[in-house]
Amino acid sequence: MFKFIHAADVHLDSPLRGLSRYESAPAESIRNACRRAFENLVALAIEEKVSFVLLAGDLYDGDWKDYSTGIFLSRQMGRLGHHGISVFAVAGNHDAANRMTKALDNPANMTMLSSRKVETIRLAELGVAIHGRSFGTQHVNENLASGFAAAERGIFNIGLLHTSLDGREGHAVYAPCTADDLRAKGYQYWALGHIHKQEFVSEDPWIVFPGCIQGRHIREAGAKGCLLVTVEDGAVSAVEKCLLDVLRWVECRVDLTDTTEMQEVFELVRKSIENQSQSADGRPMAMRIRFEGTSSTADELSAFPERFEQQIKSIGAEIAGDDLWIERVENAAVGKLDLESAYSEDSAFAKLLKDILSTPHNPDEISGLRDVIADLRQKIPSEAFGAESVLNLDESQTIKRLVDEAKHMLVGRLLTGGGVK
Ligand SMILES: [Mn+2]
Repeated sequence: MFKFIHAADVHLDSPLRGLSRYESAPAESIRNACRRAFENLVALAIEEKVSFVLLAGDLYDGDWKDYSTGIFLSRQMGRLGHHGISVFAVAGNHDAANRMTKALDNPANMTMLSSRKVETIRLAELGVAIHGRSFGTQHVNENLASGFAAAERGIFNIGLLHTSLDGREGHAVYAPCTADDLRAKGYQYWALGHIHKQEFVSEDPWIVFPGCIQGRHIREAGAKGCLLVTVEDGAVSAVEKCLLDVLRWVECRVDLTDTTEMQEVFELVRKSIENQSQSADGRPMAMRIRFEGTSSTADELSAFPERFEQQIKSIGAEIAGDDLWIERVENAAVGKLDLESAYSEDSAFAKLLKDILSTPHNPDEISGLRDVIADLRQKIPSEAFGAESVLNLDESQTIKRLVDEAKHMLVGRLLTGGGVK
C-alpha cells in the first residue's frame, strides 16, 4: 500500500489583480494565501507519509517579481525532501510563460518532466510508472495525450497532464484531448491540471482535476485543495478530498422577492452571511453579496448603492469581524417601479424619466461614451481595469452593466422620494 497527493494550479505568488483598489481589502492575507495553502499541502504530505506528490501544472503564475518565489519553493521542497518525499511535476501554460524558472535549478527531490516528449519515470520499489509531458510554450494546441505510451503491464500507471480536455467553461483551450483518448492508454489514474474547479471526469479509470489549492478571486469560490490517493495491490482503493485553502471566496446570493422594506433586506443579508460562515470550514471569507429576484427594495438598492453597501458591510463586520471581507455588493435584482403612471404625466419630470430610460443598451450608440471611458482610463490606475476586475472595460458586458446601473440609480433616485427615510 502507498499513498500519493495529486494537486495542480498552485499559481504561487499570483498577483493581486486590482485588489489594492479596495480600501478595506485584506491584501496581505490574500497575497500570501497561495503560499500558505502550499505549506498546508507540504504538511499534509508529511503527515500522511505519502510516497510522492504530483503537481499537474501551473505551479507558478508567470514571471516572478523576484527570486523569493523560487526560494520559497526550495524551502518547501526541502521539507518534503527531509521526509524522503519526491515531487513530480509538469509545466502548464503559466509556467511556460515564466522565464525565470529556466534560470534556476529545480530542488533535488523535484522532477519537472520534459516538454520535448512524453517522459516516463519508473518507481520500481512501488511498482509505479508516471508518464507526463510539460508545456514547452504558453500556447499548446496539439493533443499531447496522443504521444503517451500504452500502460506498462503489471504496474500502476499514472498520466500527468495539463489540459482543458474537450473544453471547460472559463478556461482557455490547451492541449485539447478527450477522456476517451486518455482511457485508451489503459492507465489507472490520470492526474490532470488546468481547470481550477475540482472535477471527477471518470472513476474507472480515475481521470481527475483536483482544482486549484487556493481561490484567488470570486470566480474561484468554494472549498479548494488536493486529492490524497491510496493505492493497494495495483489499484486505487481510496481518493480523499483534502482542504488546503486558508481563505474562502464565497458568493452569497440573497433573494429579495417579497421584501418591501430595507429592514427585511438587512435581515436576509444577516441570515445569509451567518449561513455562509458556517459552511466556510472555519476559514476567513472574501464574500460577494449578490441580490436576486424582483422587488421594490431593488429600486432603493439601485438608487443608493454606496449607502446600502456600507450598511451591509457593517452587518458583516458585526457577524464575523476580521474573518469576513465583503468584496462587493452586486444588485442583480429587478425593481418594481411604476413607470407607466410616471410616464403618463405631461411634465418635465416624465420627460426626464423617458430620456434616462431611452438611453440605448448598446454602448456604441451612446454618443460621447467612448471619450468618457478613455478619459477614465487616464485617471484611474490601470490595475483597476484588469481581467479579473468588475471594471474590466475590455468586456462589452461590463459597459452594458455600468450603463444599466447608472440608469437604475438615476430612475431610482427620482422615484423613491430622494431616499429620505
Ligand atoms: Mn491554472
